[in-house]
Amino acid sequence: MSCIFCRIIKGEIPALKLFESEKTLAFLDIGPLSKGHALVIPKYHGAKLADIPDDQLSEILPTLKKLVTATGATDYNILQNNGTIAHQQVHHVHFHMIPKPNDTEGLGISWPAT
Ligand code: D5M
Repeated sequence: MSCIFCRIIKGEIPALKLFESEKTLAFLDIGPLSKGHALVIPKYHGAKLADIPDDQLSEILPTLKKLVTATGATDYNILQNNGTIAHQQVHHVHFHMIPKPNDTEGLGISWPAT
């Protein structure tokens, strides 16, 4: 098993998990672009979005929304890269949730989200 995200799902390597269900896992990004930068993945392994069956994607957007609500972020990016040319580094589908705090208002994040 060489996929790093499959290994996180199996608990073989550590990650700060924020939300988990039968089909979906959310955890903190190891190299955050901002405080609270998190990833949401389908547990089904596929490299690109088109490789994932529809039913395995059904909880992704609600989970991203849950993370946004939990951070209290008012400004944020949702990002999903497909393929090396598109700067995908980990070839297991993942969605970034990247909060964009402004200078005057820090994010009062308290993980794990409940
Ligand atoms: O982004 C891949 C993302 O995956 C990148 O932001 C780092 C993150 N990453 C890589 N390994 C780990 C582990 N072990 N834990 C948490 N986060 C990780 P991409 O869209 O493919 O460029």
